Amino acid sequence: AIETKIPAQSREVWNKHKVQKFSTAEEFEEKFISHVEWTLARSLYNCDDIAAYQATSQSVRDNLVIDWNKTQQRQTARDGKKVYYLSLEFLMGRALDNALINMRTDTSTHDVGSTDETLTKGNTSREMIRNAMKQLGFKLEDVLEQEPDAALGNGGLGRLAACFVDSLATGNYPAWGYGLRYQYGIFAQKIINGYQVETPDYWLNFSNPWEIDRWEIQVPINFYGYVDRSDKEKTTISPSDWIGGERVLAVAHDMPIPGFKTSTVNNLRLWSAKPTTEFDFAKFNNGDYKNSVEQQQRAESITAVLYPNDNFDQGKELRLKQQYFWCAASLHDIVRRFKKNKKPWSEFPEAIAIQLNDTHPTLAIVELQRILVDLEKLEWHYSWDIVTKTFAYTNHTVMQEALEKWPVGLLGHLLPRHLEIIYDINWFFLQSVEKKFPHDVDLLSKVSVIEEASQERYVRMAFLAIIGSHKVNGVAELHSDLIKTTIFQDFVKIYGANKFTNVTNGITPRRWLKQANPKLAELISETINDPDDDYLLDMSKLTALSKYAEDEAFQTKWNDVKQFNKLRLADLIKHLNDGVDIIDREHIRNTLFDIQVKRIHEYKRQQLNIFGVIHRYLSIKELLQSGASIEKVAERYPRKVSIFGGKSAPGYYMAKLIIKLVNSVAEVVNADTEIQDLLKVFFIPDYNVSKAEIITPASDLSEHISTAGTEASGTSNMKFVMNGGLIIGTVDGANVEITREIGEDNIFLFGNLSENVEELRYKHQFSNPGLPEGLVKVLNALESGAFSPQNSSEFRPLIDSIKHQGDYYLVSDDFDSYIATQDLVDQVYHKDKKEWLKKSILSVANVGFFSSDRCIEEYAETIWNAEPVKPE
Ligand code: F58
Repeated sequence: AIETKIPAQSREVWNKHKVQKFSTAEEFEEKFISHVEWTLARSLYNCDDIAAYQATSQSVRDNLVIDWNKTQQRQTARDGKKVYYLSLEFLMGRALDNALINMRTDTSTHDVGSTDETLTKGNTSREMIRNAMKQLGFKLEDVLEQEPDAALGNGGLGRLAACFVDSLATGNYPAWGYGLRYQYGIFAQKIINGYQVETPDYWLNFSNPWEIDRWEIQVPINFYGYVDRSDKEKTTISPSDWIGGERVLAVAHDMPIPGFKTSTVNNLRLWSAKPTTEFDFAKFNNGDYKNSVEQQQRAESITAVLYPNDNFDQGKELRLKQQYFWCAASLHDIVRRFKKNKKPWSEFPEAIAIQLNDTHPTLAIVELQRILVDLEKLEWHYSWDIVTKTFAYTNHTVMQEALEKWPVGLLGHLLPRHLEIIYDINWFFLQSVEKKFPHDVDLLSKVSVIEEASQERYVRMAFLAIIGSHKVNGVAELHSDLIKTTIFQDFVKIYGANKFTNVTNGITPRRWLKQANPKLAELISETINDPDDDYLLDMSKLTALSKYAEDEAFQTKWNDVKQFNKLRLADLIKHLNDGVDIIDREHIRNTLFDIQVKRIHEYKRQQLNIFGVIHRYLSIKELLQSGASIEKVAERYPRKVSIFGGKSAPGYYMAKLIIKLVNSVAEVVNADTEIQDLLKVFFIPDYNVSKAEIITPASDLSEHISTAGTEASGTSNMKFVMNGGLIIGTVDGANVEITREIGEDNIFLFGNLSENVEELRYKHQFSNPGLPEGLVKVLNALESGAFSPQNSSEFRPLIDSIKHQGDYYLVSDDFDSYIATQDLVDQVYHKDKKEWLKKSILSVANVGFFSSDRCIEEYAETIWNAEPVKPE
């Protein structure tokens, strides 16, 4: 339809000069050089690795943009349902290597002949580029290392969004992500004297070749001001005029998201804030020039920085401003595109599905209702029906401190019209509750969007999200059951259980297997005879590995891959440790790599892990002191490297203290020559996505040991299993389904169950049951200053939280079973390596369920009712 409007003559000229994708090494080299010379204004003589990275990325991007354009045209023409994924965080990591892996297009859809030099076959695209780079004088690996991580997220929630956009494109869904283009992503973590120090993440310093600036797409966004109700006829549910007080512009920046083995390239649209060109003349005329300029400058602060909290709600005004800025910009963009089609509003929910990644985008619900009622002048209830059919909400936590609530005063000041709309939404909702459960005042106050318990009144965002959505999902079975019986139980009573559903999280095997672990990917594709890596699209193909689980020759190959990856991590650790090697390379085959990398949080219980390490250290020392030989001790406590990594929220005192403790223990243990190499401890600074790609494939064992019922799902557990690592874990989050899928023989579970947590906590309040003997030893050592000689009370707060503050996270209750399970791990790893390798192989064989492709299919079928739009 678009094409027919263009005169035939112009069309001819355009077609004659149609841009072409590069598909041979030759063509790539040509592109590369023209980008070095024209885009970067450099030459052969001053092209360093950074410039090579930029030129390679620009060249690859050119290919993606051609497919991006075709994809957008196709999706518009086919007019299927569009999905929008609203997330304040997209923790993308690096883009280049991922693009090289995903770019290999579908043989059947690619028009270039399939010689070995083209992109159409197997691994050729990455291999071809590697060879071409070599010809040009560069090493692909070194060039890839130049790319800064796009670290626009905190942890699991942000990385989930990144895996989802990969799977959406791979599954050919017409789907866009919407987020914020923070100038500074999550802070870079430095460890100084064992303490975390935060430094800014300057990820945009060298310009970002992956973003396409859409300066023409600008959405004006208002804040503050008042609602004009001079027309006394009008009520709050009739079209109202909001006179905004402060105005900024939202500018779009697009990132192409390539699918794997498809020419579908979707869009991730990130907004940045810019001042308007309007000027505050009132202030100017009053001579307050400086102030009016300052206000303009304030605009940019909205998208300056990502809030660095994980599972904690801080409630800052600028955060609320970020949320509204992003929701309003995204909604207006979505509505603008919908209106081009001239469909009736009633068809909006059939045309569009919007998924809310946690409650952060809940204002989008209110904003759509405002657009429909105030701007489009539609009737309130008619509008509300459209809104609720459009939105769905994903919950990621049951922990009270992470549930968003905003002071009514703050929200009403920033968004006066939105507060009115929230009140009315709540009013109609409470009326419907009253009708269903007459005279239940208690119920009304429990489910009201407005919390009135304390002096300050709050808007409960999760409740608003539930009321404004047609589906609410948790992220693992246990978690989805828990939200129904705890924080949202009253809503189950009101809406029925069908509104609540489960979609167990997943991860993309392209990044977390193929990209992170090329050696394992190669062994797999060779073993299951899948040279085109189709298993990365259909992970059930991995079950073919099962028959080799006990095959000794195969086990050896499998183990060799693990050794390779452990050496790669040992190199990284040496590099991060100022060149000092703490890992004995000679014995690396018989050294168990025990890894816990994730955000530092008391509920994730890194303290339990490090207490376990201290316990092991003390036990080794005891045995040695009692006269045992080092060989004898090694039988009981074989070689182990205990690796930690993760950031703490800058204001989270206890988490920071845990980091310090890990580093203090590392200092003592690593320097103790008496224990030789039986135990080493290392804290990897600045854990991020690109480090995770090195760390994950190297684990023998990884720790997922949250207090039962606190970790909604976890996703790194899936990543480790996909890379042949075994898990020590609690019966929490997705560990439950991992056990179901891979078999209970292949996972080391321990600890109390979530149904007992409440009772245990309750008991802690009254009695101080004798702490387990082993834990007492550990706490005594801490108290004695064994790990803090300069300040023996340094770790007092960690001791107190267990001894005197009710041990909320049940470290003492799970300590003995944790230690016993670690002993079991040692036994299997060191005494029965074949058994260990069998478990490892069977884990990978059965990990298929945790592909985010499965997860996206479930969302599409059960929540969005969306269909793929496949390239012809
Ligand atoms: C995480 N949540 C869950 N929140 O903790 C984890 O169990 C789950 O696997 C993951 O989501 C994906 O579903 C999480 O990462 C945050 O980081 C929020 C960031 C913004 C402030 C509130 C916490």
